[in-house]
Amino acid sequence: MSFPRSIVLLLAMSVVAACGSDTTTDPQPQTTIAASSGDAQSAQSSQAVASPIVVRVARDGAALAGASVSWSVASGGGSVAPATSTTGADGLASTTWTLGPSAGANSLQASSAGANGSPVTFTATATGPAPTQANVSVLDNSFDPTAATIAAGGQVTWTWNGAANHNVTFPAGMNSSNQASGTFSRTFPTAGTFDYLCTIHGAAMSGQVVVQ
Ligand SMILES: [Cu+2]
Repeated sequence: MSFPRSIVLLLAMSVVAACGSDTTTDPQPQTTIAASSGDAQSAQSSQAVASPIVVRVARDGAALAGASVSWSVASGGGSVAPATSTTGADGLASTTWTLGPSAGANSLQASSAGANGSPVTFTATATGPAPTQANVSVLDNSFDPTAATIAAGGQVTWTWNGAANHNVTFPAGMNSSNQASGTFSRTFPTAGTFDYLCTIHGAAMSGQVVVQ
């Protein structure tokens, strides 16, 4: 029994094609890790950045649930909690990052065993602790700066530099008199945001003290 040569050739080619596609099919799934959100934030030193640090782990591009991600502070001396987390159905894992005690650059690494792209590096900037004293200039008709930031227990001093009468009035009291020169100081023992205004000029001449 014999086949025409062309049919033998066709059979041989299809066997080769089948073998070829077998050997190129997906030998090893590719697991990858990449930053999802939370990079390049800034926060006060020794405080947590506002947004969580999030990575995404994928297998062949699709979200991979149940992958273990380890978080470690690489520089800046801060801390993470938790130090290990597990990806959810969306492939995401997150942690909270508290920056170190000094002003400057901080970095954090996320890694997942066997994942390409590991470790992922996140950076953040720590700002120095809030000052214990701030100065505000009272002008005609504005406060400069409009917002002053101090640490709890700190003091703000207003100095009158305009020509007209102005005052510093908080809704809760402890206010200046109407004055055209001199200074007024008060301390702020508790954290919060305290809005004030000059009642002579109303809302157009207002300011804010942020106590951290
Ligand atoms: Cu005024």
